[in-house]
Amino acid sequence: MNFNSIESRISGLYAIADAGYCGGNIVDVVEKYLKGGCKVIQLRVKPRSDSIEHRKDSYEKMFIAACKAASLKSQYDFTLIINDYPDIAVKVGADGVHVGENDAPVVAIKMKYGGDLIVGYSSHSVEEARHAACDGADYVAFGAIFPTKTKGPGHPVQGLKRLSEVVRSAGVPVVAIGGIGRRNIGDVFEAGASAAAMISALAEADDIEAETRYFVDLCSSVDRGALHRAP
Ligand code: TZP
Ligand code: MG
Repeated sequence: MNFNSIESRISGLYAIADAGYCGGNIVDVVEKYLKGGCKVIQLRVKPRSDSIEHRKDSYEKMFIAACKAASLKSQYDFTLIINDYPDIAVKVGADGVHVGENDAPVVAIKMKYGGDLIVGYSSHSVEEARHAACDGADYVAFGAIFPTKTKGPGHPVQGLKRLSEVVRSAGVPVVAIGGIGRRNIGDVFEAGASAAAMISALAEADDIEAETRYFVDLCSSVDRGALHRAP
């Protein structure tokens, strides 16, 4: 495998450091993920409401956290993805940005920042995943695969069958997300996911570093993304 390929850079455990779960210090959690051996980390800082003040506050929090997380690249080899803010990703020297339907369009990000910035897209159907890949997304996330309290009640649950449909048709690596933990992570790789994204299963662990290590070891022992690579 080419170790600069998207398949190698978005693979295995995809740990999300979400400010809402980090008791204020998102970078402490990033360091625990890194010490546990995680190679793909996304920073996620959502505003408490849509008000200008809250949006400004989360933008500033993200900028500070992203600078600190990017500085850890001198000590650890990992892929850093910034949720929602392509300009911050570029300014701090992160590897990529993750966007959804309410963010800047994938095409616009690719046109503005060029091909080196990894762009991930949150999809909720086969059509949306294919569309994002055609627009230039380097990978797509798909979920929620299982019920999750992190997204709040009423968030649609997609299941494993739809996950494998997306894997077979997206044409880019698929990151499974939503309700993934010890009891079901093997199932998402069996369905063909290249990576498994997690928030609460890691952030709520008593020992975040040890829990990260558990999932990193598990991921290294299973085949990932096989359906995506199939001819
Ligand atoms: N998108 C779809 S489900 C989800 C997101 C951000 C939440 C994932 O969190 P958890 O705690 O791993 O279920
Ligand atoms: Mg978004």
